[in-house]
Amino acid sequence: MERSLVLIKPDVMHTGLGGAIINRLEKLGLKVVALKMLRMDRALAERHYAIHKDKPFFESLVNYISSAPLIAIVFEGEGAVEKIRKAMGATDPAKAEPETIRADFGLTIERNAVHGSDSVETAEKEIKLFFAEDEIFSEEKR
Ligand code: IDP
Ligand code: MG
Repeated sequence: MERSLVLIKPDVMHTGLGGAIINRLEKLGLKVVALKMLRMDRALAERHYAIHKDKPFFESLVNYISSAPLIAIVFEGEGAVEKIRKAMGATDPAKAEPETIRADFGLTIERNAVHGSDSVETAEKEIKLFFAEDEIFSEEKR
């Protein structure tokens, strides 16, 4: 079954709206199969965002994502990656389609409320950074 990694980013944790975002994603018919609260350290942040290491915003992004605790979730379901990307909206909340999570909860292009894996392959790699296999309660294991 398809999986995606979602991060409820620190800006949402400050405003106490994490539950509302989880609820929206559950309403897409996707299941929470793993969930934890953690504070990403620098090393994890740099690995998770390694693809952006040469971008001008990398340093600021790593500082931000490791600045406070966040919630990491594995969602499972048919088309999970695409469904979540669509529900999130564009990276910049100012350009995100109306009623998307980033349009409704994002503050800036950096503090944009959520992360969602951009492909099935990326999802598998990202999930391994945050969860051991025995922490993931896939439907077929229940
Ligand atoms: P995505 O999260 O929509 O896949 P990416 O381009 O992969 O967007 O960027 C990863 C994260 O880096 C974004 O979610 C956002 O937090 C941050 N970011 C992206 N572009 C910028 C920028 O131009 N300035 C500051 N932060 C950015
Ligand atoms: Mg991306």
